[in-house]
Amino acid sequence: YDLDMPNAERLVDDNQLVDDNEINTEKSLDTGDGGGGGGIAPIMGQGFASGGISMTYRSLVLKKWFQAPTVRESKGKPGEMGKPVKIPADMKEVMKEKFKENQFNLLASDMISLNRSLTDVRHENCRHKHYPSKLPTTSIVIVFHNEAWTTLLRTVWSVINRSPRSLLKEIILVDDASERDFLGKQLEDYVAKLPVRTFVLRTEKRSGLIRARLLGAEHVSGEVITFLDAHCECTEGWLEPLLARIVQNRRTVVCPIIDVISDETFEYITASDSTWGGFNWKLNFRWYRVPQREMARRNNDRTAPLRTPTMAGGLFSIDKDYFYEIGSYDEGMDIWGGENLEMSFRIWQCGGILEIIPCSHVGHVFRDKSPYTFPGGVAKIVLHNAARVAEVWLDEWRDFYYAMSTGARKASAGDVSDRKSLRDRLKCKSFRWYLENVYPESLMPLDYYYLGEIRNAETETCLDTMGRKYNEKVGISYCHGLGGNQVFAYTKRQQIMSDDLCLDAASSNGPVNMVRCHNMGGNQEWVYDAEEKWIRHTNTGQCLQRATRDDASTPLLRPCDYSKGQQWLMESKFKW
Ligand code: LR7
Ligand code: MN
Repeated sequence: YDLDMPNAERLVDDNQLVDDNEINTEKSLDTGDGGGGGGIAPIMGQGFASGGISMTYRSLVLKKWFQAPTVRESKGKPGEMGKPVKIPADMKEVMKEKFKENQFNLLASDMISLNRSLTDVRHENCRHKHYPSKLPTTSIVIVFHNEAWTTLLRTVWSVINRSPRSLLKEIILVDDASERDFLGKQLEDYVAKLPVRTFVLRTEKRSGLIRARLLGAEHVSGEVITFLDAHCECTEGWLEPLLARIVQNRRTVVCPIIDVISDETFEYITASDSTWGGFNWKLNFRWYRVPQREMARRNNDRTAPLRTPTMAGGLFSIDKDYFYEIGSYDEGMDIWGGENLEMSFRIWQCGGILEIIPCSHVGHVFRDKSPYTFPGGVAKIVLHNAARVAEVWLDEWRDFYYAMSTGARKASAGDVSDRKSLRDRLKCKSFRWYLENVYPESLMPLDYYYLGEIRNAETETCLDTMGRKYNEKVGISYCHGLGGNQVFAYTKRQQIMSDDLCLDAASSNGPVNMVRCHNMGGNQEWVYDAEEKWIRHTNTGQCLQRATRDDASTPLLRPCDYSKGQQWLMESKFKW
Protein backbone atom coordinates (compact mmCIF):
# COMPACT_ATOMS: atom_id res chain seq x y z
CA TYR A 1 0.00 0.00 0.00
CA ASP A 2 0.95 3.53 -0.77
CA LEU A 3 1.98 4.89 2.56
CA ASP A 4 3.30 8.26 1.58
CA MET A 5 1.82 11.09 3.50
CA PRO A 6 0.39 13.84 1.36
CA ASN A 7 2.01 17.15 1.99
CA ALA A 8 -0.03 19.05 4.50
CA GLU A 9 1.85 22.28 4.29
CA ARG A 10 -0.26 23.95 1.72
CA LEU A 11 -3.15 23.80 4.15
CA VAL A 12 -4.00 27.16 5.57
CA ASP A 13 -6.01 27.79 8.64
CA ASP A 14 -8.86 29.92 7.47
CA ASN A 15 -8.47 32.08 10.57
CA GLN A 16 -5.32 33.49 9.11
CA LEU A 17 -7.22 34.91 6.23
CA VAL A 18 -9.05 38.19 6.20
CA ASP A 19 -12.78 38.29 5.75
CA ASP A 20 -13.83 39.61 2.44
CA ASN A 21 -17.13 41.39 2.23
CA GLU A 22 -18.24 41.31 5.78
CA ILE A 23 -21.89 41.94 5.95
CA ASN A 24 -23.01 43.46 9.16
CA THR A 25 -26.09 42.65 11.22
CA GLU A 26 -27.76 39.37 11.51
CA LYS A 27 -30.88 40.69 9.87
CA SER A 28 -29.35 40.01 6.54
CA LEU A 29 -28.66 36.48 7.57
CA ASP A 30 -30.48 34.27 5.18
CA THR A 31 -32.93 32.54 7.43
CA GLY A 32 -34.08 30.51 4.50
CA ASP A 33 -37.74 29.87 4.49
CA GLY A 34 -38.22 30.67 8.15
CA GLY A 35 -40.70 33.43 7.63
CA GLY A 36 -42.10 32.24 4.37
CA GLY A 37 -45.69 31.41 3.69
CA GLY A 38 -47.67 29.30 1.30
CA GLY A 39 -46.73 25.84 0.25
CA ILE A 40 -47.49 23.12 2.70
CA ALA A 41 -48.48 25.01 5.76
CA PRO A 42 -47.87 22.58 8.61
CA ILE A 43 -44.14 22.33 8.18
CA MET A 44 -43.44 25.83 7.00
CA GLY A 45 -43.10 27.32 10.42
CA GLN A 46 -41.97 24.22 12.17
CA GLY A 47 -38.74 24.57 14.05
CA PHE A 48 -38.28 28.16 13.06
CA ALA A 49 -40.79 29.34 15.59
CA SER A 50 -38.21 29.77 18.31
CA GLY A 51 -36.71 32.82 16.72
CA GLY A 52 -34.88 31.60 13.67
CA ILE A 53 -31.22 31.44 14.49
CA SER A 54 -30.34 29.24 17.38
CA MET A 55 -28.88 31.05 20.38
CA THR A 56 -26.16 28.51 20.83
CA TYR A 57 -24.39 29.54 17.68
CA ARG A 58 -25.50 33.16 17.37
CA SER A 59 -23.10 35.20 15.35
CA LEU A 60 -23.04 38.75 14.14
CA VAL A 61 -21.38 38.76 10.80
CA LEU A 62 -21.51 36.80 7.66
CA LYS A 63 -18.47 36.01 5.71
CA LYS A 64 -17.40 34.20 2.66
CA TRP A 65 -15.49 31.36 4.20
CA PHE A 66 -12.13 30.66 2.70
CA GLN A 67 -11.62 27.07 2.03
CA ALA A 68 -8.23 25.57 2.33
CA PRO A 69 -6.72 26.31 -1.07
CA THR A 70 -7.88 23.97 -3.76
CA VAL A 71 -5.90 20.79 -3.89
CA ARG A 72 -3.78 21.33 -6.94
CA GLU A 73 -3.72 18.88 -9.76
CA SER A 74 -0.65 16.65 -9.79
CA LYS A 75 -0.16 16.42 -13.50
CA GLY A 76 0.27 12.97 -14.87
CA LYS A 77 -1.14 11.12 -11.88
CA PRO A 78 -4.13 8.88 -12.47
CA GLY A 79 -7.54 10.07 -11.35
CA GLU A 80 -6.60 13.72 -10.85
CA MET A 81 -9.48 16.18 -11.16
CA GLY A 82 -11.77 13.23 -10.55
CA LYS A 83 -11.00 11.67 -13.90
CA PRO A 84 -11.46 7.95 -14.50
CA VAL A 85 -8.48 5.67 -14.06
CA LYS A 86 -7.51 3.51 -17.01
CA ILE A 87 -6.11 0.14 -16.13
CA PRO A 88 -3.48 -1.15 -18.59
CA ALA A 89 -4.56 -4.30 -20.42
CA ASP A 90 -1.87 -6.43 -18.82
CA MET A 91 -3.20 -5.58 -15.35
CA LYS A 92 -6.79 -6.56 -15.96
CA GLU A 93 -6.39 -9.90 -14.24
CA VAL A 94 -4.91 -8.35 -11.09
CA MET A 95 -7.70 -5.80 -11.22
CA LYS A 96 -10.37 -8.50 -11.25
CA GLU A 97 -8.78 -10.29 -8.33
CA LYS A 98 -8.50 -7.13 -6.26
CA PHE A 99 -12.05 -6.09 -7.08
CA LYS A 100 -13.33 -8.94 -4.91
CA GLU A 101 -11.71 -7.58 -1.78
CA ASN A 102 -14.00 -4.59 -1.47
CA GLN A 103 -16.40 -4.90 -4.41
CA PHE A 104 -14.81 -1.89 -6.05
CA ASN A 105 -11.78 -1.40 -8.24
CA LEU A 106 -9.15 -1.44 -5.53
CA LEU A 107 -6.33 -1.40 -8.05
CA ALA A 108 -7.64 1.88 -9.44
CA SER A 109 -8.04 3.33 -5.97
CA ASP A 110 -4.50 2.32 -5.05
CA MET A 111 -3.16 4.13 -8.12
CA ILE A 112 -4.79 7.45 -7.19
CA SER A 113 -3.17 9.93 -4.83
CA LEU A 114 -4.61 9.99 -1.32
CA ASN A 115 -5.28 13.65 -1.81
CA ARG A 116 -6.20 13.76 -5.43
CA SER A 117 -7.61 16.94 -6.86
CA LEU A 118 -11.28 17.22 -7.81
CA THR A 119 -13.12 19.78 -9.82
CA ASP A 120 -15.33 22.27 -8.02
CA VAL A 121 -18.68 20.69 -8.79
CA ARG A 122 -20.88 23.21 -7.02
CA HIS A 123 -23.52 25.27 -8.69
CA GLU A 124 -22.07 28.62 -9.71
CA ASN A 125 -24.20 30.49 -7.17
CA CYS A 126 -22.86 28.42 -4.31
CA ARG A 127 -19.40 29.86 -4.72
CA HIS A 128 -20.43 33.32 -3.65
CA LYS A 129 -22.59 32.51 -0.67
CA HIS A 130 -21.87 34.01 2.70
CA TYR A 131 -22.20 32.04 5.90
CA PRO A 132 -22.15 33.14 9.54
CA SER A 133 -18.63 34.09 10.56
CA LYS A 134 -18.88 31.88 13.56
CA LEU A 135 -19.81 28.33 12.77
CA PRO A 136 -19.88 25.41 15.19
CA THR A 137 -17.02 22.95 15.20
CA THR A 138 -17.60 19.45 13.99
CA SER A 139 -16.12 16.04 14.63
CA ILE A 140 -16.09 13.64 11.72
CA VAL A 141 -17.12 10.08 12.56
CA ILE A 142 -16.19 7.39 10.05
CA VAL A 143 -17.04 3.77 10.82
CA PHE A 144 -15.58 0.91 8.82
CA HIS A 145 -15.34 -2.81 8.60
CA ASN A 146 -12.49 -4.17 6.46
CA GLU A 147 -12.24 -0.97 4.45
CA ALA A 148 -9.41 -0.60 1.93
CA TRP A 149 -6.45 1.53 2.99
CA THR A 150 -6.57 3.98 0.12
CA THR A 151 -10.32 4.66 0.17
CA LEU A 152 -10.31 5.11 3.94
CA LEU A 153 -7.32 7.44 3.95
CA ARG A 154 -8.54 9.33 0.91
CA THR A 155 -11.73 10.01 2.83
CA VAL A 156 -9.68 11.33 5.74
CA TRP A 157 -7.43 13.45 3.53
CA SER A 158 -10.33 14.92 1.63
CA VAL A 159 -11.79 16.06 4.95
CA ILE A 160 -8.47 17.56 6.04
CA ASN A 161 -7.80 19.18 2.70
CA ARG A 162 -11.18 20.68 2.15
CA SER A 163 -12.49 21.74 5.54
CA PRO A 164 -11.65 25.05 7.22
CA ARG A 165 -9.27 23.92 9.94
CA SER A 166 -10.97 25.99 12.62
CA LEU A 167 -14.19 24.05 12.11
CA LEU A 168 -12.64 20.64 12.23
CA LYS A 169 -12.45 19.43 15.80
CA GLU A 170 -11.23 15.92 15.13
CA ILE A 171 -11.64 12.86 12.98
CA ILE A 172 -12.83 9.72 14.73
CA LEU A 173 -12.31 6.42 12.97
CA VAL A 174 -14.31 3.54 14.36
CA ASP A 175 -13.01 0.14 13.40
CA ASP A 176 -15.83 -2.34 13.57
CA ALA A 177 -13.79 -5.50 14.20
CA SER A 178 -11.90 -5.46 10.92
CA GLU A 179 -9.74 -8.46 10.14
CA ARG A 180 -7.06 -6.72 8.09
CA ASP A 181 -3.65 -6.17 9.64
CA PHE A 182 -2.99 -2.78 8.12
CA LEU A 183 -6.06 -1.42 9.89
CA GLY A 184 -4.39 -2.18 13.22
CA LYS A 185 -1.26 -0.48 14.51
CA GLN A 186 -0.24 0.68 11.06
CA LEU A 187 -3.38 2.79 10.86
CA GLU A 188 -2.90 4.18 14.36
CA ASP A 189 0.68 5.19 13.61
CA TYR A 190 -0.37 6.80 10.37
CA VAL A 191 -3.19 8.88 11.80
CA ALA A 192 -1.07 10.00 14.74
CA LYS A 193 0.98 12.03 12.25
CA LEU A 194 -1.93 13.73 10.56
CA PRO A 195 -2.22 17.52 10.86
CA VAL A 196 -5.69 17.17 12.37
CA ARG A 197 -6.35 15.26 15.57
CA THR A 198 -7.41 11.81 14.43
CA PHE A 199 -7.84 8.65 16.45
CA VAL A 200 -9.06 5.11 16.06
CA LEU A 201 -11.66 3.48 18.27
CA ARG A 202 -12.38 -0.20 18.07
CA THR A 203 -15.52 -2.14 18.79
CA GLU A 204 -14.64 -5.30 20.67
CA LYS A 205 -16.68 -7.52 18.44
CA ARG A 206 -18.50 -6.93 15.18
CA SER A 207 -21.27 -4.53 16.08
CA GLY A 208 -22.57 -3.29 12.79
CA LEU A 209 -22.46 0.25 11.55
CA ILE A 210 -25.22 1.52 13.81
CA ARG A 211 -23.63 0.59 17.12
CA ALA A 212 -20.19 1.50 15.75
CA ARG A 213 -21.48 5.01 15.03
CA LEU A 214 -22.89 5.22 18.53
CA LEU A 215 -19.46 4.39 19.91
CA GLY A 216 -17.90 7.09 17.74
CA ALA A 217 -20.52 9.64 18.77
CA GLU A 218 -19.72 9.09 22.46
CA HIS A 219 -16.23 10.44 21.86
CA VAL A 220 -17.22 13.51 19.91
CA SER A 221 -16.04 16.77 21.42
CA GLY A 222 -17.17 19.04 18.59
CA GLU A 223 -20.56 20.75 18.63
CA VAL A 224 -21.77 18.96 15.54
CA ILE A 225 -21.34 15.32 14.54
CA THR A 226 -20.66 14.68 10.86
CA PHE A 227 -20.92 11.07 9.77
CA LEU A 228 -19.24 9.82 6.62
CA ASP A 229 -18.85 6.39 5.05
CA ALA A 230 -15.28 5.13 4.79
CA HIS A 231 -15.03 5.56 1.01
CA CYS A 232 -15.94 9.18 0.40
CA GLU A 233 -14.29 12.29 -1.03
CA CYS A 234 -15.35 15.70 0.20
CA THR A 235 -15.23 18.51 -2.31
CA GLU A 236 -14.51 22.21 -2.13
CA GLY A 237 -16.73 24.05 0.33
CA TRP A 238 -18.63 20.97 1.45
CA LEU A 239 -18.68 21.71 5.16
CA GLU A 240 -19.61 25.35 5.65
CA PRO A 241 -23.13 25.15 4.20
CA LEU A 242 -23.93 22.12 6.34
CA LEU A 243 -22.84 23.80 9.55
CA ALA A 244 -24.43 27.09 8.59
CA ARG A 245 -27.79 25.44 8.23
CA ILE A 246 -27.55 23.92 11.69
CA VAL A 247 -26.77 27.38 13.03
CA GLN A 248 -30.08 28.58 11.68
CA ASN A 249 -31.98 25.78 13.31
CA ARG A 250 -30.34 23.15 15.44
CA ARG A 251 -33.14 20.74 14.73
CA THR A 252 -32.16 20.54 11.11
CA VAL A 253 -30.29 17.44 10.06
CA VAL A 254 -28.40 18.08 6.86
CA CYS A 255 -26.97 15.92 4.09
CA PRO A 256 -24.70 16.88 1.22
CA ILE A 257 -25.55 15.94 -2.33
CA ILE A 258 -23.99 12.51 -2.61
CA ASP A 259 -22.02 12.34 -5.83
CA VAL A 260 -20.91 9.10 -7.40
CA ILE A 261 -17.39 7.80 -7.30
CA SER A 262 -17.45 5.01 -9.86
CA ASP A 263 -16.72 1.60 -8.40
CA GLU A 264 -15.14 0.67 -11.77
CA THR A 265 -12.93 3.67 -12.55
CA PHE A 266 -13.08 5.94 -9.50
CA GLU A 267 -14.29 8.71 -11.75
CA TYR A 268 -16.02 11.49 -9.80
CA ILE A 269 -19.48 11.95 -11.28
CA THR A 270 -21.73 14.77 -10.12
CA ALA A 271 -25.16 13.63 -9.02
CA SER A 272 -28.39 15.38 -9.87
CA ASP A 273 -29.52 18.20 -7.61
CA SER A 274 -33.14 17.28 -8.31
CA THR A 275 -33.37 13.98 -6.52
CA TRP A 276 -34.45 13.34 -3.00
CA GLY A 277 -34.83 10.29 -0.82
CA GLY A 278 -37.92 8.14 -0.64
CA PHE A 279 -38.72 4.49 0.02
CA ASN A 280 -40.84 1.73 -1.39
CA TRP A 281 -43.23 -0.78 0.19
CA LYS A 282 -40.33 -3.05 0.98
CA LEU A 283 -38.77 -0.23 2.95
CA ASN A 284 -35.85 0.06 0.59
CA PHE A 285 -34.37 3.53 0.38
CA ARG A 286 -34.69 4.95 -3.16
CA TRP A 287 -33.81 8.18 -4.95
CA TYR A 288 -36.71 9.90 -6.68
CA ARG A 289 -37.18 13.06 -8.65
CA VAL A 290 -37.97 16.10 -6.49
CA PRO A 291 -41.59 17.10 -7.16
CA GLN A 292 -42.50 20.49 -8.55
CA ARG A 293 -44.12 21.35 -5.23
CA GLU A 294 -40.76 21.34 -3.43
CA MET A 295 -39.04 23.19 -6.29
CA ALA A 296 -41.68 25.91 -5.99
CA ARG A 297 -41.33 26.10 -2.21
CA ARG A 298 -37.66 26.88 -2.83
CA ASN A 299 -38.59 29.54 -5.37
CA ASN A 300 -36.88 27.39 -7.95
CA ASP A 301 -33.54 28.23 -6.39
CA ARG A 302 -31.43 25.17 -7.01
CA THR A 303 -29.00 26.17 -4.29
CA ALA A 304 -31.62 26.39 -1.55
CA PRO A 305 -31.91 23.60 1.04
CA LEU A 306 -34.11 20.80 -0.15
CA ARG A 307 -36.46 19.13 2.28
CA THR A 308 -36.16 15.43 1.75
CA PRO A 309 -38.52 12.75 3.09
CA THR A 310 -35.64 10.38 3.82
CA MET A 311 -31.87 10.26 3.72
CA ALA A 312 -29.44 7.70 2.33
CA GLY A 313 -27.95 7.46 5.79
CA GLY A 314 -24.19 7.54 5.50
CA LEU A 315 -23.39 11.20 5.11
CA PHE A 316 -24.94 13.84 7.31
CA SER A 317 -24.34 16.44 10.00
CA ILE A 318 -26.35 16.81 13.17
CA ASP A 319 -26.04 19.00 16.25
CA LYS A 320 -24.49 16.73 18.87
CA ASP A 321 -26.98 17.51 21.64
CA TYR A 322 -29.85 17.19 19.24
CA PHE A 323 -28.53 13.79 18.14
CA TYR A 324 -29.09 12.53 21.67
CA GLU A 325 -32.27 14.49 22.33
CA ILE A 326 -33.92 12.90 19.35
CA GLY A 327 -32.87 9.39 20.30
CA SER A 328 -29.49 8.84 18.55
CA TYR A 329 -29.89 5.43 16.94
CA ASP A 330 -31.82 2.25 17.60
CA GLU A 331 -29.26 0.03 19.29
CA GLY A 332 -31.35 -2.98 18.44
CA MET A 333 -30.33 -2.71 14.79
CA ASP A 334 -27.53 -4.91 13.52
CA ILE A 335 -24.81 -4.64 10.86
CA TRP A 336 -26.44 -2.66 8.07
CA GLY A 337 -29.74 -1.23 6.88
CA GLY A 338 -32.89 0.43 8.14
CA GLU A 339 -31.25 3.00 10.39
CA ASN A 340 -31.45 5.67 7.71
CA LEU A 341 -35.22 5.36 7.34
CA GLU A 342 -35.64 5.05 11.09
CA MET A 343 -33.78 8.28 11.62
CA SER A 344 -35.57 10.03 8.77
CA PHE A 345 -39.03 9.20 10.09
CA ARG A 346 -37.97 10.04 13.62
CA ILE A 347 -36.57 13.43 12.65
CA TRP A 348 -39.68 14.45 10.77
CA GLN A 349 -42.26 12.95 13.10
CA CYS A 350 -40.57 14.30 16.21
CA GLY A 351 -40.24 17.92 15.22
CA GLY A 352 -37.01 18.07 13.23
CA ILE A 353 -36.22 18.85 9.63
CA LEU A 354 -34.23 16.75 7.20
CA GLU A 355 -32.56 18.48 4.30
CA ILE A 356 -30.18 18.03 1.44
CA ILE A 357 -27.92 21.07 1.11
CA PRO A 358 -27.17 21.42 -2.60
CA CYS A 359 -24.10 23.58 -2.10
CA SER A 360 -22.40 20.73 -0.28
CA HIS A 361 -21.10 17.88 -2.42
CA VAL A 362 -19.43 14.71 -1.19
CA GLY A 363 -18.57 11.74 -3.37
CA HIS A 364 -19.23 8.15 -2.31
CA VAL A 365 -18.15 4.88 -3.90
CA PHE A 366 -21.43 3.21 -4.81
CA ARG A 367 -21.12 -0.51 -5.33
CA ASP A 368 -23.40 -3.28 -6.50
CA LYS A 369 -22.72 -5.79 -3.78
CA SER A 370 -21.77 -5.67 -0.16
CA PRO A 371 -18.19 -6.87 0.36
CA TYR A 372 -18.47 -8.07 3.92
CA THR A 373 -20.25 -10.79 5.89
CA PHE A 374 -23.62 -10.40 7.53
CA PRO A 375 -23.33 -12.80 10.47
CA GLY A 376 -26.59 -14.72 10.64
CA GLY A 377 -27.54 -13.95 7.03
CA VAL A 378 -28.29 -10.81 5.03
CA ALA A 379 -32.03 -11.31 4.89
CA LYS A 380 -32.37 -12.00 8.57
CA ILE A 381 -30.48 -8.87 9.54
CA VAL A 382 -31.96 -6.48 7.03
CA LEU A 383 -35.52 -7.70 7.66
CA HIS A 384 -35.02 -7.49 11.40
CA ASN A 385 -33.91 -3.87 11.12
CA ALA A 386 -36.72 -2.98 8.73
CA ALA A 387 -39.30 -4.63 10.99
CA ARG A 388 -38.13 -2.41 13.82
CA VAL A 389 -38.71 0.64 11.62
CA ALA A 390 -42.16 -0.60 10.64
CA GLU A 391 -43.19 -1.46 14.18
CA VAL A 392 -42.11 1.78 15.75
CA TRP A 393 -42.80 4.44 13.12
CA LEU A 394 -45.22 3.30 10.43
CA ASP A 395 -48.51 2.86 12.33
CA GLU A 396 -51.02 1.09 10.05
CA TRP A 397 -48.81 1.63 6.99
CA ARG A 398 -46.65 -1.15 8.31
CA ASP A 399 -49.17 -3.42 6.56
CA PHE A 400 -47.71 -2.35 3.23
CA TYR A 401 -44.34 -3.56 4.36
CA TYR A 402 -45.56 -6.86 5.75
CA ALA A 403 -47.78 -7.52 2.73
CA MET A 404 -44.77 -7.53 0.44
CA SER A 405 -43.01 -10.64 1.66
CA THR A 406 -43.28 -13.74 3.75
CA GLY A 407 -39.75 -13.08 4.93
CA ALA A 408 -40.76 -9.71 6.34
CA ARG A 409 -43.67 -11.27 8.24
CA LYS A 410 -41.49 -14.00 9.66
CA ALA A 411 -38.57 -11.82 10.73
CA SER A 412 -38.64 -10.77 14.31
CA ALA A 413 -38.36 -7.14 15.27
CA GLY A 414 -37.28 -8.06 18.77
CA ASP A 415 -38.15 -5.82 21.68
CA VAL A 416 -39.08 -2.35 20.46
CA SER A 417 -40.61 -1.07 23.67
CA ASP A 418 -37.75 1.35 24.34
CA ARG A 419 -38.13 2.91 20.92
CA LYS A 420 -41.88 3.15 21.30
CA SER A 421 -41.53 4.91 24.62
CA LEU A 422 -39.02 7.27 23.02
CA ARG A 423 -41.68 8.08 20.45
CA ASP A 424 -44.18 8.76 23.23
CA ARG A 425 -41.75 10.77 25.29
CA LEU A 426 -40.86 13.02 22.36
CA LYS A 427 -44.57 13.35 21.54
CA CYS A 428 -43.89 12.46 17.96
CA LYS A 429 -46.51 12.88 15.31
CA SER A 430 -48.17 10.05 13.43
CA PHE A 431 -47.08 8.48 10.18
CA ARG A 432 -50.25 9.95 8.69
CA TRP A 433 -48.95 13.39 9.57
CA TYR A 434 -45.66 12.54 7.87
CA LEU A 435 -47.41 11.35 4.71
CA GLU A 436 -49.71 14.35 4.63
CA ASN A 437 -47.13 17.01 5.30
CA VAL A 438 -43.74 15.75 4.33
CA TYR A 439 -44.28 13.11 1.73
CA PRO A 440 -47.63 13.23 -0.08
CA GLU A 441 -45.90 11.74 -3.13
CA SER A 442 -45.02 8.61 -1.18
CA LEU A 443 -45.61 5.18 -2.69
CA MET A 444 -47.47 4.35 0.47
CA PRO A 445 -50.77 6.05 -0.31
CA LEU A 446 -52.09 8.38 2.30
CA ASP A 447 -55.65 7.25 1.82
CA TYR A 448 -56.69 3.95 0.42
CA TYR A 449 -59.82 1.88 0.42
CA TYR A 450 -58.20 -1.47 0.28
CA LEU A 451 -54.92 -3.33 0.56
CA GLY A 452 -54.90 -6.97 -0.38
CA GLU A 453 -55.56 -9.41 -3.19
CA ILE A 454 -57.95 -8.66 -6.04
CA ARG A 455 -59.83 -11.85 -6.91
CA ASN A 456 -61.97 -12.59 -9.92
CA ALA A 457 -65.42 -13.90 -8.87
CA GLU A 458 -65.76 -16.32 -11.74
CA THR A 459 -62.35 -17.86 -12.07
CA GLU A 460 -61.13 -17.40 -8.48
CA THR A 461 -57.82 -16.17 -9.87
CA CYS A 462 -56.00 -13.10 -8.62
CA LEU A 463 -54.31 -10.13 -10.21
CA ASP A 464 -50.60 -10.76 -10.03
CA THR A 465 -47.65 -8.58 -11.00
CA MET A 466 -45.76 -11.83 -11.71
CA GLY A 467 -42.72 -9.93 -10.54
CA ARG A 468 -42.66 -8.17 -13.89
CA LYS A 469 -41.18 -4.79 -14.40
CA TYR A 470 -42.27 -1.47 -15.82
CA ASN A 471 -44.50 -1.31 -18.87
CA GLU A 472 -45.35 -4.97 -18.97
CA LYS A 473 -48.79 -6.51 -18.81
CA VAL A 474 -50.29 -7.24 -15.44
CA GLY A 475 -50.77 -10.96 -14.89
CA ILE A 476 -53.42 -13.10 -13.30
CA SER A 477 -52.96 -16.40 -11.59
CA TYR A 478 -54.07 -18.87 -8.95
CA CYS A 479 -54.67 -17.02 -5.67
CA HIS A 480 -51.97 -18.09 -3.26
CA GLY A 481 -52.94 -15.86 -0.37
CA LEU A 482 -49.33 -15.07 0.45
CA GLY A 483 -49.26 -11.42 -0.49
CA GLY A 484 -46.19 -10.32 -2.43
CA ASN A 485 -46.98 -10.09 -6.12
CA GLN A 486 -50.70 -10.45 -5.41
CA VAL A 487 -50.99 -7.45 -3.12
CA PHE A 488 -52.57 -4.32 -4.52
CA ALA A 489 -53.78 -1.13 -2.99
CA TYR A 490 -56.91 0.57 -4.26
CA THR A 491 -56.28 4.17 -3.40
CA LYS A 492 -58.43 7.23 -2.91
CA ARG A 493 -56.82 8.59 -6.04
CA GLN A 494 -58.42 5.59 -7.71
CA GLN A 495 -55.20 3.87 -8.57
CA ILE A 496 -54.68 0.14 -8.41
CA MET A 497 -51.11 -0.03 -7.31
CA SER A 498 -48.42 -2.42 -6.28
CA ASP A 499 -45.44 -0.61 -4.82
CA ASP A 500 -44.38 1.87 -7.52
CA LEU A 501 -46.46 0.33 -10.29
CA CYS A 502 -49.99 1.27 -11.26
CA LEU A 503 -52.45 -0.52 -13.52
CA ASP A 504 -52.55 1.54 -16.68
CA ALA A 505 -54.48 1.23 -19.92
CA ALA A 506 -53.80 3.38 -22.95
CA SER A 507 -56.53 2.12 -25.26
CA SER A 508 -60.02 0.66 -24.98
CA ASN A 509 -59.17 -2.94 -25.63
CA GLY A 510 -56.11 -3.07 -23.52
CA PRO A 511 -53.61 -4.32 -22.70
CA VAL A 512 -53.53 -3.48 -19.01
CA ASN A 513 -49.96 -2.62 -18.21
CA MET A 514 -48.07 -1.87 -15.06
CA VAL A 515 -46.65 1.59 -15.36
CA ARG A 516 -44.85 3.72 -12.83
CA CYS A 517 -47.53 5.57 -10.86
CA HIS A 518 -47.79 9.22 -11.85
CA ASN A 519 -50.55 10.23 -9.45
CA MET A 520 -52.31 12.21 -12.14
CA GLY A 521 -55.32 10.06 -12.90
CA GLY A 522 -55.49 9.66 -16.66
CA ASN A 523 -54.84 6.14 -17.81
CA GLN A 524 -54.29 5.05 -14.24
CA GLU A 525 -57.74 5.87 -12.90
CA TRP A 526 -60.08 3.00 -12.08
CA VAL A 527 -63.46 3.10 -10.37
CA TYR A 528 -64.41 0.16 -8.24
CA ASP A 529 -68.13 -0.26 -7.90
CA ALA A 530 -68.60 -2.10 -4.65
CA GLU A 531 -72.17 -3.13 -5.61
CA GLU A 532 -71.58 -4.44 -9.10
CA LYS A 533 -68.00 -5.35 -8.24
CA TRP A 534 -66.80 -3.75 -11.45
CA ILE A 535 -63.42 -2.25 -11.94
CA ARG A 536 -64.11 0.38 -14.55
CA HIS A 537 -61.37 2.24 -16.37
CA THR A 538 -62.40 5.89 -16.37
CA ASN A 539 -60.73 7.04 -19.58
CA THR A 540 -62.04 4.25 -21.79
CA GLY A 541 -65.22 3.37 -19.90
CA GLN A 542 -64.27 -0.30 -20.22
CA CYS A 543 -64.38 -2.93 -17.50
CA LEU A 544 -61.64 -5.21 -16.30
CA GLN A 545 -62.41 -8.81 -17.19
CA ARG A 546 -60.90 -12.19 -16.30
CA ALA A 547 -58.39 -13.76 -18.64
CA THR A 548 -59.66 -15.94 -21.49
CA ARG A 549 -58.57 -19.45 -22.31
CA ASP A 550 -56.63 -18.15 -25.31
CA ASP A 551 -54.53 -15.91 -23.17
CA ALA A 552 -54.79 -17.01 -19.60
CA SER A 553 -51.95 -14.85 -18.42
CA THR A 554 -53.50 -11.40 -18.42
CA PRO A 555 -56.87 -9.77 -17.72
CA LEU A 556 -58.68 -7.88 -20.48
CA LEU A 557 -60.55 -4.62 -20.98
CA ARG A 558 -64.05 -5.14 -22.38
CA PRO A 559 -67.37 -3.26 -22.50
CA CYS A 560 -69.07 -3.56 -19.15
CA ASP A 561 -71.71 -6.31 -19.38
CA TYR A 562 -72.60 -7.37 -15.82
CA SER A 563 -71.00 -10.78 -16.38
CA LYS A 564 -69.42 -12.65 -13.54
CA GLY A 565 -66.06 -12.54 -15.28
CA GLN A 566 -66.09 -8.78 -14.66
CA GLN A 567 -66.67 -9.09 -10.94
CA TRP A 568 -63.71 -8.56 -8.68
CA LEU A 569 -63.56 -9.13 -4.96
CA MET A 570 -61.55 -6.85 -2.78
CA GLU A 571 -61.61 -8.89 0.38
CA SER A 572 -58.45 -10.56 1.46
CA LYS A 573 -58.15 -14.22 2.19
CA PHE A 574 -54.62 -14.15 3.42
CA LYS A 575 -52.99 -17.16 4.89
CA TRP A 576 -51.04 -15.22 7.47
O1 LR7 B 1 -20.93 -4.23 10.01
C1 LR7 B 1 -20.61 -3.19 9.47
N1 LR7 B 1 -19.79 -2.32 10.13
C2 LR7 B 1 -19.38 -1.15 9.57
O2 LR7 B 1 -18.64 -0.40 10.20
C3 LR7 B 1 -21.06 -2.83 8.17
C4 LR7 B 1 -20.66 -1.63 7.62
N2 LR7 B 1 -19.80 -0.82 8.29
C5 LR7 B 1 -19.36 0.44 7.69
C6 LR7 B 1 -18.80 0.32 6.29
O3 LR7 B 1 -17.45 -0.03 6.29
C7 LR7 B 1 -19.09 1.71 5.72
O4 LR7 B 1 -18.07 2.61 6.03
O5 LR7 B 1 -20.50 1.27 7.56
C8 LR7 B 1 -20.36 2.12 6.43
C9 LR7 B 1 -21.58 1.96 5.53
O6 LR7 B 1 -21.61 0.68 4.94
P1 LR7 B 1 -21.70 0.49 3.36
O7 LR7 B 1 -20.76 1.39 2.69
O8 LR7 B 1 -21.59 -0.95 3.07
O9 LR7 B 1 -23.17 0.98 3.14
P2 LR7 B 1 -23.82 1.57 1.77
O10 LR7 B 1 -23.05 2.72 1.29
O11 LR7 B 1 -24.07 0.45 0.86
O12 LR7 B 1 -25.25 1.98 2.33
C10 LR7 B 1 -25.98 3.11 2.77
O13 LR7 B 1 -26.98 2.57 3.62
C11 LR7 B 1 -26.51 2.04 4.83
C12 LR7 B 1 -27.71 1.49 5.53
O14 LR7 B 1 -27.40 0.91 6.73
C13 LR7 B 1 -25.80 3.10 5.64
O15 LR7 B 1 -26.67 4.11 6.06
C14 LR7 B 1 -24.69 3.67 4.78
O16 LR7 B 1 -24.02 4.66 5.51
C15 LR7 B 1 -25.29 4.22 3.52
N3 LR7 B 1 -24.39 4.90 2.64
C16 LR7 B 1 -24.72 6.12 2.15
O17 LR7 B 1 -25.64 6.78 2.54
C17 LR7 B 1 -23.89 6.62 1.01
C18 LR7 B 1 -24.79 6.78 -0.19
C19 LR7 B 1 -25.33 5.43 -0.59
C20 LR7 B 1 -26.70 5.48 -1.03
C21 LR7 B 1 -27.86 5.48 -1.40
MN1 MN C 1 -20.95 3.17 1.53
